[in-house]
Amino acid sequence: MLTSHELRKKYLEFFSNKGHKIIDSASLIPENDPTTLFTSAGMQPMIPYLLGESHPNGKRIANSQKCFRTQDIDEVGDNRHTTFFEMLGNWSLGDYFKQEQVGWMFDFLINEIHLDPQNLYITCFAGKKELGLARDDESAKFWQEKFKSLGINAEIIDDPKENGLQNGKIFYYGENKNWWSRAGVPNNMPIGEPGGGDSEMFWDFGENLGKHEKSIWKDKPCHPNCDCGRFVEIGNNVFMEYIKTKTGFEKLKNKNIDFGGGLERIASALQNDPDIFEIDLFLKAKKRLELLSGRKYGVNAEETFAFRVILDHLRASMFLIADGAIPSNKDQGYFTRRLLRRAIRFGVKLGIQNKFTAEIVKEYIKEYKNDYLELSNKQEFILSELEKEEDQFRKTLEKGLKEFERMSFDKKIDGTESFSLFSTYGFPYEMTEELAKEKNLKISKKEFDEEMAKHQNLSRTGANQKFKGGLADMGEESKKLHTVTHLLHFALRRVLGDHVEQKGSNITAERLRFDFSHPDKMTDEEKQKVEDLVNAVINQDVPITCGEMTVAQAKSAGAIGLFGDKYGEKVKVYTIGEFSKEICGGPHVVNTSELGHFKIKKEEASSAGVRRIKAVLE
Ligand code: ALA
Repeated sequence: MLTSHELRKKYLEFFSNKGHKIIDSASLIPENDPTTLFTSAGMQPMIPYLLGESHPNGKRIANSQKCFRTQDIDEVGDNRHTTFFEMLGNWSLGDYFKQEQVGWMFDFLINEIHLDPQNLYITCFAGKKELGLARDDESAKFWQEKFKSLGINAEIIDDPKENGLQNGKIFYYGENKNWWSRAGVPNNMPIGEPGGGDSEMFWDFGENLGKHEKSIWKDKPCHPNCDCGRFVEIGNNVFMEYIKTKTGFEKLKNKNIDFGGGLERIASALQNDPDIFEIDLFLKAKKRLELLSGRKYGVNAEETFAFRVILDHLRASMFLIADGAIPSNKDQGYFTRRLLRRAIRFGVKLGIQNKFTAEIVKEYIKEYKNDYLELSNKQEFILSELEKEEDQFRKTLEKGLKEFERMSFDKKIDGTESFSLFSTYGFPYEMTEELAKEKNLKISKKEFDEEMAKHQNLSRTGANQKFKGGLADMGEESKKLHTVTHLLHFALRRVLGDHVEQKGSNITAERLRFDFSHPDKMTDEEKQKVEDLVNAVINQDVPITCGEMTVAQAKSAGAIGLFGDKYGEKVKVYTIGEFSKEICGGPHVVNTSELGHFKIKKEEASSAGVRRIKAVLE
């Protein structure tokens, strides 16, 4: 049987032989496209050319595109959904159209990679008269001819939703199923967006959902789009010929083809097992996960779910980090963080005690490195980002889970609780929501968002007030260095020990100077660790919050700092996530994301038992 690598190669060769220029996969982080966070279809980087601009590589293009779909995160766990996948794609930019596309697809699937035509089913667009969008009779006819060439009589069915398969081979559906645009159905499309009717190819896997599960289909009326798992879409031929205008739809300058087919799904059709996680691309990683957990894939439903989440999420994280989406609390990096933390939680569920994400990803790198050079080029970077994130999350995960248990007693997790799990224990909201659902607890995203907004305002107010209090001349650079001094203090205590105490601090616009109690000269390794830790926190985009309390309250809240009476009755306590809590007059930046990169320039003796660090933000 073909490997997935061979399948990808065969597809690209096939279309290269049909005059297509093979281009590299674009990054998962779209360039020059602010409308979307991720590349989620092969056509995304092709938009200008589908709209009529000329492509530097001509009118026939093909590739295998890395794709990531955030909307599928919650679907992962069944036998066929993944967040990351490779989309095999070919495009005609005003060149060939339906007849060639249908013919070549059939030839590729049936004659080239030898799928059984008996299991192949087709859908076509029924049209939408009100919008002047015609029913696609041509494609149905071309498919029929191809089936006929093999002696198969392909019946056309108009009402599959009502009456099921009816021994048909080609099925008509409306705009919800057989219209494609980035925004979905015609009515949802913004003006200027291209789209078109499409013709999809489905593979019939029959009653079994792979070795491990049975379909719910048995004895129910079923049809290609029925979602019971019997039929799986393996490719979509979009006839990209319309553009949305103020008044409805017009024809684009060119009639285009936009084909996209999931490599992993076609590979699962080839093995005739619909469980995508059984294909070769996952094998090494899965074996490793079995070894690390001592569990076997496919034995028990709950564990199989955990295996799938881990296998999907770690593969996606690897590709995301390679393309620059390192774990953080915002934008693309937030998705990487969500995926990783969820994978780590499911790893713990599988009984894995130690760090494991980098171990699994090493297996994926072995699997993919010849096809995606960025993985071998950036191997060290990817693995170190994984290690950092896992180290950090493992520090709080167990405590956070205990805290969650404690919060569950009243059968709900309210906004302050989900926010506290987020800010103190690093639980992405979605993870808390999943935990809550597992235990049938009430939870509300709205409450969480409100709490988040409150805290962000509080930290801004704190900073503003202090400016009014006479420090307005403190420049932005000094403010940043002031905040990073707190992080340095935290990191020194973490790396050298709790004997470290502040003995003095002096900040200019260019550098910070920090004196602290410690008997020995710091080693290069210790300095590196401190730098890494500070930068890791900075990269997590942690908000800085400020509260006012009595010295006694501050002490019992675990704040460090100078407790002398010069602060008066009430003191301000600045908190940087779970990392630092210090009595301090401020001001500070609002979020660590403002800080830049921290670097120690010098470490030297200041006086007996006191060391001095000079450091900068670059
Ligand atoms: N652009 C089409 C899709 O993503 C091919 O399904």
